[in-house]
Amino acid sequence: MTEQLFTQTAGINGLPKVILTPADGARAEIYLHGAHVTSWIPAGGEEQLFLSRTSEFKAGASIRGGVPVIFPQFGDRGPLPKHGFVRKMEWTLKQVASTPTGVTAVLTLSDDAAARAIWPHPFQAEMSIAAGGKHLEMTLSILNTGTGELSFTSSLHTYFRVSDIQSARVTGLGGLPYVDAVGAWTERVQDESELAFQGEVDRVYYNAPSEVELLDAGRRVKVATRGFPDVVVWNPWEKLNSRLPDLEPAGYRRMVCVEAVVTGKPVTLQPGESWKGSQFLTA
Ligand code: TA6
Repeated sequence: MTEQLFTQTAGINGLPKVILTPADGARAEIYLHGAHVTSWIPAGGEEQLFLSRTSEFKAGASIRGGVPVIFPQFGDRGPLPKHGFVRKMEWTLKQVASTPTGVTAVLTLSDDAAARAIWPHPFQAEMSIAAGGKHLEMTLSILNTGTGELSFTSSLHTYFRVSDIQSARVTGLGGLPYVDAVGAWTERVQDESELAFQGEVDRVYYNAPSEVELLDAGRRVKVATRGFPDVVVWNPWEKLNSRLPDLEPAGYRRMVCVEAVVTGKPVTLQPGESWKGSQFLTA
């Protein structure tokens, strides 16, 4: 009997989602709304991603938790809505296929009239999400389908579940310069070899190493990237948490974002050119 590798079903508020179920027992859930991964359980393991219980799941809103896909503007330093608009758009499931290492779903999105009204740059986006064994691989591809130059910043804004933020650590960033978005974009250097959390953290490490690790209560998640040169680490802590109704009360204690980002130097594509950025998670 062939195993069922995926299911298409209705998720929260009826929004369509795909559940990848490779034969080795790994599992991933993806909402077509935002091409948003909301759950990832490696084979023989437990949930690795944080998803807020008070997240909105509706047209025009972005899901709080999982892996928001950020394009064409990272953050709020630009003319577009914060973190761009594709996280709030309905993507199309193009295919789900079995690969030697698991199951891969491919979702696509093109600019529509609403997108062109605020950002007049035709594009085609593709998100490929592969789950299998201890791995989750996510690749965002952007193709410039227009006749002019296209320039963007982007991120896979991954929310990891942690058992307790006070004991979570991020390794691999020791000794590196970063910009402190909590402290008025001041440039600082991280003295500690491991980043720990005792308050709000919102740091941009430009040209960061392509591999960092999240440590949490005996658990270790490797976060590797390709094509995304920058890393952002974010935890809103108590005060900002209380201003974000879609982040469940005290949710900051159970999450940390370690994000694959391109923001320091925007990507520029000539007509017909494409770009790819990946985040590889191993638990
Ligand atoms: O990536 C970190 C960050 O830009 C923070 O500044 C923080 O505001 C966060 O993203 C969440 O943004 P959102 O628009 O999803 O509330």
